[in-house]
Amino acid sequence: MEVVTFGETMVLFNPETQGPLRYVGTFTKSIGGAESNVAIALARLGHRVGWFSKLGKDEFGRYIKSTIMGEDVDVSRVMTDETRTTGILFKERFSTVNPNVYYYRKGSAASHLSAEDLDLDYIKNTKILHVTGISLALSEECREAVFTAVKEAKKAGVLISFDPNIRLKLWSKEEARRVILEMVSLTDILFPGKDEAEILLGTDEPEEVARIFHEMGVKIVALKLGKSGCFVSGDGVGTYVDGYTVENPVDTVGAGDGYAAGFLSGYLEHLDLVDCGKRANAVGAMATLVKGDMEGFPYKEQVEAFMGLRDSIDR
Ligand code: KDG
Repeated sequence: MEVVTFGETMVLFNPETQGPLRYVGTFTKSIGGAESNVAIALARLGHRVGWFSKLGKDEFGRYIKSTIMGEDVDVSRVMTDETRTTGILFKERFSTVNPNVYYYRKGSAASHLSAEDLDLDYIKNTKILHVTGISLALSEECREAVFTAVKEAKKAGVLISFDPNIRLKLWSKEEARRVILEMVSLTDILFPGKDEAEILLGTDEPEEVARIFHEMGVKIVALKLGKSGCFVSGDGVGTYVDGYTVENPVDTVGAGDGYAAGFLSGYLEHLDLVDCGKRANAVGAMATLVKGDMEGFPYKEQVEAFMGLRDSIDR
């Protein structure tokens, strides 16, 4: 594999209408999970990627596995929990493009993924291991699994990619800061958002953020600046990379995962940091054009057309 990632993926119910969830009668079923989002986006961009998790022995677990497998992601290490169920996620929409999110995931199969469940050979034989702060927040067991995977992979020379993905519905700012900064010290490529930098470091000033993270040992900092684009920093050089303007964004969830996948795909193709940042911005922007966490991720030729690097043939 070029990239291996793991974490909880839930069945996701997207409301067909706006307003409080108690008045919504119809939903579209899909899947949501930060790590599988990254895996799917990377596979669409043409990379060999593996994702694993623990799913319930239930219909939603089967649905998640077959959906991710259908995206050409390797799911051979996915486990099934005989007794616990697959997590569920509901979105709730008002007028904005940022939906509210309700989790039904406490005690789920994935939140019991433990260090003993890891196939270390699989993790050590990839170029990049990508993990996120969501798994660190789910349970002590999961947290230990992530730290074990990262430490073992690092010893084997695997590059560690980490997205803090702070979800304050899962833990407090204080706990998030403490645990995430510990993970940052093991990270090679870091994908913080501006708000996350503020929570973690007390500043969101790009040069300062990059300087502090580099001092902690991070090789590449790709700081997400929303619509403005990003600030990429490595080898002593930091550069702002402009974002892409999209006219009608409909769902911002998953954009950060698209960003990470776009960046990692550029990195795997030996693009320089600025070009990695440009592709990352483009994939992140395209993700917002479609409702759903992973549906909007582009194929390679689509992102290149969006970036003006090739003609798009529409009809
Ligand atoms: O990054 C997007 C994810 O947050 C979403 O797909 C669902 O994994 C998810 C979560 O825990 O919120």
